[in-house]
Amino acid sequence: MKCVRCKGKGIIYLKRHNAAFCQDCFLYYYNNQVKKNIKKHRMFDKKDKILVVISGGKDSMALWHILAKEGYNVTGMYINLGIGQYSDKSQQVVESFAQKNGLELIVKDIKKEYGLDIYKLSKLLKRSTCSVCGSIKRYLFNKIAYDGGFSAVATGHNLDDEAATLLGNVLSWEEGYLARQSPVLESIHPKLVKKVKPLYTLTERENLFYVLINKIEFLHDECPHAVGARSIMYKDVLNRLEEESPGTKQRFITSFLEKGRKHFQDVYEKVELKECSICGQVTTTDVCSFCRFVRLSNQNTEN
Ligand code: Q46
Ligand code: ZN
Repeated sequence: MKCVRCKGKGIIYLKRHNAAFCQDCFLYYYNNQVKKNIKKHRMFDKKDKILVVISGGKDSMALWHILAKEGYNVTGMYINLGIGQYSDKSQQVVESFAQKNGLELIVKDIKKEYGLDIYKLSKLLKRSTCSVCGSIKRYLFNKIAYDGGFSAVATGHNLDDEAATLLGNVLSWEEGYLARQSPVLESIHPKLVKKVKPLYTLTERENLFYVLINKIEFLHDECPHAVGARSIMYKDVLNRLEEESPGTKQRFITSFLEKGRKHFQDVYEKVELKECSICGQVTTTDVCSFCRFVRLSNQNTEN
């Protein structure tokens, strides 16, 4: 197996590109993909302040590392969601990386700062833990970015994540989600900050390789609630397709973005947006779900 670029010894083979790379040329390829994605979708430039969402997993750590290395103005944001040992361990990994590399980091703890407990809320609301957790995260990503004057919120979503989400949304024709699925989601309200996914063409395996080569510490464990999630089943199905027909995931995403997404564009733009009567953040109801969660948690501690 020879490196396609320098003809040296290849150490990673990327089936969908029918190409092997040595370590240095893999880093060159990885860098190029990220740069190309940022430029192609006009995600941000060096003057912008970027808030990078960090979970402590390989994807977000890779994103944080590469953006900082390339000289972007990045600040990490870690949210402690109160998921037992998983949250404690991930916070340690993230804080130690920020400290060692002199990077800015914002840490929020939903229990300490807002009195929120995703388990209690999920019971009270009869909603899944992930649905409560997801609402809280989305709210805080935007609020912290907006309050801090950031131009974009960047997440480490990779090609496997994007293809699995797309498959799930297509299977039930979730028009609203399909309308929002994009490597760049422009703001449609002055209080909504743009969302970007610079790693959307890179796979989980490529991100893993990137963090290993760069000796970046990351949390190997997945969130315990991810186990059994539908997205994992979709990823398995897509991996089987990819095995038989390399490039399937990338084609699925690229053709959706080029030909499919436009059919859902107006669904996204036509959503009626309001400002929450309590916190002023953007919502579709009078009081946003985050403020409802806080109110419910307070009532429950009082009773
Ligand atoms: S952190 Fe939260 Fe995820 Fe864990 S509880 Fe579910 S949504 S799985 S990305
Ligand atoms: Zn609110």
